[in-house]
Amino acid sequence: MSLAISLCLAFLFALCHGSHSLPAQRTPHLDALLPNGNFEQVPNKSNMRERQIIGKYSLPHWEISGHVELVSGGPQPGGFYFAVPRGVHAARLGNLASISQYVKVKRGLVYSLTFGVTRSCAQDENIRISVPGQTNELPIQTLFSTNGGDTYAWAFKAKFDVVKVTFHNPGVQEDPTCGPLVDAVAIKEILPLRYTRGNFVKNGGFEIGPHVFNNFSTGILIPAKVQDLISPLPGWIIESLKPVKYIDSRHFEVPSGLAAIELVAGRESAIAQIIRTIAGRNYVLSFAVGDAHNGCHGSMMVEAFAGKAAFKLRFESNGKGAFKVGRFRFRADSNRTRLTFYSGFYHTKLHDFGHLCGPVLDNHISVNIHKVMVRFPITFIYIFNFCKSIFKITVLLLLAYKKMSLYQTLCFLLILSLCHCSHSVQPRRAPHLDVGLLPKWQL
Ligand SMILES: [Ca+2]
Repeated sequence: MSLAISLCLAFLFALCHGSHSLPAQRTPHLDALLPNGNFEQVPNKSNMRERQIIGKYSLPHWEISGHVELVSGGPQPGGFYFAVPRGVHAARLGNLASISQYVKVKRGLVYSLTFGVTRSCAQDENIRISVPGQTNELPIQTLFSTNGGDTYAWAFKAKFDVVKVTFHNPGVQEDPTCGPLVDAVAIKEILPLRYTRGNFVKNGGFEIGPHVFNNFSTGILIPAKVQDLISPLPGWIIESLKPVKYIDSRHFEVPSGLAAIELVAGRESAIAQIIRTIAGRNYVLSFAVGDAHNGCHGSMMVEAFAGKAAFKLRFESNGKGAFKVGRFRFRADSNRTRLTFYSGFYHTKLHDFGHLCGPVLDNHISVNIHKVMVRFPITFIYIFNFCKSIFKITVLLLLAYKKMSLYQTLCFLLILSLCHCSHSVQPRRAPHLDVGLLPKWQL
């Protein structure tokens, strides 16, 4: 084989390699309402007895068990009022009743269900959400919104390609029709966490999170979790009993990107993460505290802990969507450091005292000071990349001008394509909600 042909083959190989190391085409993720997830496709009238649905398969796309009602929002006979903020209809699960649906998923991936649910008469109502082998029971006694818009998220790992998702009322009340009102159900594939260079905090900007309903959102309550891997909010641990609220930039003001967290339960819920550190090294922890532009006002304070070190970041909220950034230095005691954040105070909305709210958290960044000092500042990296592009263009122009021989051209192209490949290696999958979280500040 001649040298020219060998170079041709090497060039083609390099090009092929380059094409595979480009960012993967974003596969369509599951991120939508379940079929008839908003219960707006209603049963035939012949399958209804007043509000009660008669027949296991009468509610389109769902399988029902026990006393299940299809209710319309608004005042009801008997003095009840059912708030249905999305659309008109909702499913009401009576004593021990269930609704379920088979959902096509991909085995091994993590999915999060987002569902609007509120109690309809008793105080101590619960809802049990399950797929085969995984279940969680949520108390819905505390109303976080006064308009019936409470929405929760729960995640599971798919062990099969089709899973049966079930919502169940585990309670028994004197009135057998009493029980949780399920307003809308959506599902979203949760992508694996990606590493953000230089930042030890995973998902520090909360950009990977559960499905957010388009038309109406009061935020999504992330209930307490014992583990942080299979979670609607990967990377984070929700401590204690009360949830934290996931808020998105379409419905709220967030300090950065598409989403943030609102600490709605004062000291009763904390959000935490264990980061890798090196004992004895100094780190800087930076995070933003603000308000969601939702009328939550007053003196706010987020208390943060990094191992044994404690910090307080105060923020005076006018409820109009401002934020400030705090930076704290700490020394790691071991190779794992627990970061914990909670709201020091309880807050309610200015004109709605029943609506719990609180400070917004975003953009957690933890940097190893030692490493940053010895690494090139990020600006230099940008300048380097810019110079590299200029060099490539210059070489191509020179080639065209000088009309180099085939052999010389191939040599140059081979070197260029190899250079390109070595820098175009990307994560296997394009992340959801891809907003970079590079430090905005230089040390
Ligand atoms: Ca964010």
